[in-house]
Amino acid sequence: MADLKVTCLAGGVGAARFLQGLVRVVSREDVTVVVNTGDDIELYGLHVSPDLDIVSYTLAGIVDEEKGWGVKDDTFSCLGMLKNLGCESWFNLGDKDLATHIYRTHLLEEGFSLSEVTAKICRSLGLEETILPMTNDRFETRILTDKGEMHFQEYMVKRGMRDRVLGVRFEGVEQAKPAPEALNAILEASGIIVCPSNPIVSIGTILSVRGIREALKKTRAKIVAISPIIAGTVVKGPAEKLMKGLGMEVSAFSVADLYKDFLDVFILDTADKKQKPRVEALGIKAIVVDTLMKTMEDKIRLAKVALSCL
Ligand code: FO1
Repeated sequence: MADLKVTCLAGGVGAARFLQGLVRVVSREDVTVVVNTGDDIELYGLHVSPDLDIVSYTLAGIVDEEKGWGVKDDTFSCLGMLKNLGCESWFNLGDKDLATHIYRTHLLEEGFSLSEVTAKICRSLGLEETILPMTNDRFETRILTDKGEMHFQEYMVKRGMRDRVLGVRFEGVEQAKPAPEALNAILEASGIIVCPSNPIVSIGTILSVRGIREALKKTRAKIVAISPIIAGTVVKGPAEKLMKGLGMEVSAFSVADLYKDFLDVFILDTADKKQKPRVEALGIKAIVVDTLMKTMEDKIRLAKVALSCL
């Protein structure tokens, strides 16, 4: 597609799978991805950016496709040794993946911004797409549970989402500024796609950064979102538990409702077609298609549908 500059808002695995299809129908250099960094965590003194890495590894073709995160065929010798030394080892960082975190942390300590570091990593991976953190500032998604408040990764990975969710808090939200390139990418895009990511702790996090929602309302680009909810549930991840914990209805409609102040088109799954009139009552055009992405053909088909809405 000529002259189409597409900006996507993305979380981790679901977004990355969609983007695999998108870059097969739009030139890679015309794709910019603004990524959630609320999941970032410091481990062993290293800055780990799971969603940035999931997106960049996936687009570079080196992701562990089965898990959706980490590097394929990675080994875990370093983590094994850390465990022997008595360190916590609940977050599965592979040896090759650790190299990324060492490099990122080194560059951040040298004074580079997270945007600059991400650009260097992407260039080294041979990526032509632009991948941007939502902010260069410290930002941490905290989950309030019946067992206390904890980092998002602690809630999801360490404790396996077993605690009852009472709320979500974004630490740093008052100070965090959007990465300038991210704001420009929204304002100057010819089309914007909100990927099928968690509406609370992936897209919700990006939207909470001061100025991003306003930029989405201001941009002249058409905005389409793909529902991460299929048949009233999520394919993977904590969205359902988080939405329930926040007292929300778990439905495609609920997701559209969260985006209604800036959204033009909402793509929902055939299994949720009954929600179409409710979504349209919000003043949003609703498109019903199969959204489950199992094969590359599924991903390409969904990307084409999203692009046809812009
Ligand atoms: N997810 C897990 O469920 N377990 C893990 O041990 C784990 C390790 C991990 C390491 C690097 C990385 O980039 C991602 C990793 N993830 C892991 C995925 C990650 O926690 C989440 O999927 C995202 O933060 C949510 O998008």
